[in-house]
Amino acid sequence: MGKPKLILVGGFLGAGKTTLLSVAAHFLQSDKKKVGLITNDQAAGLVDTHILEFNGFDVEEVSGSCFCCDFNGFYNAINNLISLKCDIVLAEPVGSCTDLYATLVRPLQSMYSEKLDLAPLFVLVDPFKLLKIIDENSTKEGPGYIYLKQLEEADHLVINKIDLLKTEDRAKIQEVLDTQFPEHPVHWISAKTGAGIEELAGSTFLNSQAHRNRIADVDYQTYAIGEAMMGWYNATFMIGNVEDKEMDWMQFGQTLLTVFQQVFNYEEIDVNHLKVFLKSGSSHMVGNIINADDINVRGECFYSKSTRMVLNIRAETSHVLIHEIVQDVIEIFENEGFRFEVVTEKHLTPGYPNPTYRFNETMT
Ligand SMILES: Nc1nc2c(ncn2[C@@H]2O[C@H](COP(=O)(O)OP(=O)(O)O)[C@@H](O)[C@H]2O)c(=O)[nH]1
Ligand SMILES: [Mg+2]
Repeated sequence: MGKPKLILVGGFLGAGKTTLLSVAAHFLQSDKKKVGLITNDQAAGLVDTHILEFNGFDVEEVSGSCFCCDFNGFYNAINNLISLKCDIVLAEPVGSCTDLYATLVRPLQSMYSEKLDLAPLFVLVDPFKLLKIIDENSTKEGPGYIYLKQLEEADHLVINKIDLLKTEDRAKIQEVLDTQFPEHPVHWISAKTGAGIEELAGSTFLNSQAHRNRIADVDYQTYAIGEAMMGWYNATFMIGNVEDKEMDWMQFGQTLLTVFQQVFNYEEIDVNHLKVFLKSGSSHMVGNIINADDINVRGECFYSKSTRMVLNIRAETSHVLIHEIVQDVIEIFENEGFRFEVVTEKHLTPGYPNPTYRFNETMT
């Protein structure tokens, strides 16, 4: 057996990284490869981890810090999957992180190239977010700055969600790519429908070797301010109801997402991602807010007296306000007879990025 392959798929919150990792892992496993996955977040209790585990994959979660600021935790997670005999490790760095070349790719190349076959850095792009950021000309500061740096440092850009792209949108994106990223190889996929996955996962992920080795010129002050404009909220609840009745939790999840969407719209807060995972026994539902108008739910209708719910919110506002909004929404449901018991709860603003390693152009 050759060296295990490590494939990093970066990209902003909501780009579709977890969805891509899941379909790519299915595809690679059907090709007799053993695949392990690594998720990452600033706080524990990730919906992404629950979804991937529910799909039957070996998953490691690095939480409490990004991969860059906990390089050793990241490396331990890789090793744990290698010890489970994984041939391929797919890893998703937290979506608010950039400077991955200096903090992950180059240190891994320098220290572990004999042990690991490191694929080029893939960055997944939500095309609508890209158009919004370009239209608003918001790449000089705030989250838009992080977004731009993520794209600049990519070895390969992967444009996702092409199932939603109209011909004119695609032309606009092509123009942005031609003018701003003319040297990047570009792949067009839909992680949802599977379009382009065979080529990306079966060929490009496995066979591309070339690293552009271009460290982005990231100003950490601007990066830190951009990250600090986003609030984080992760919690796990047990939910039941005063009458101890069997409840329809799919219906509950849909209503909960709709209420959250209305409140965030009313408050004019940009939600980067809001996900819920509800589980009782072997039944589950997953849902998320896609944008100001749409929500997405998957899973099955299930009925039980209580359910466990994992809730993750990333939004462009203070974490204190997100926490208050969650409390207000819970109160609405408690007035309808639901009972919430908090199992874990954490809300925060990402701290100043302090990577374990930060290589410059001349370090090897
Ligand atoms: N229409 C469409 N939606 C997608 C696609 N890929 C992901 N999504 C949706 O985008 C949202 C964010 O996906 P997720 O994988 O959680 O993104 P992450 O934050 O980058 O890990 C979810 O609602 C996904 O169902 C796609 O190719 N097409
Ligand atoms: Mg994810």
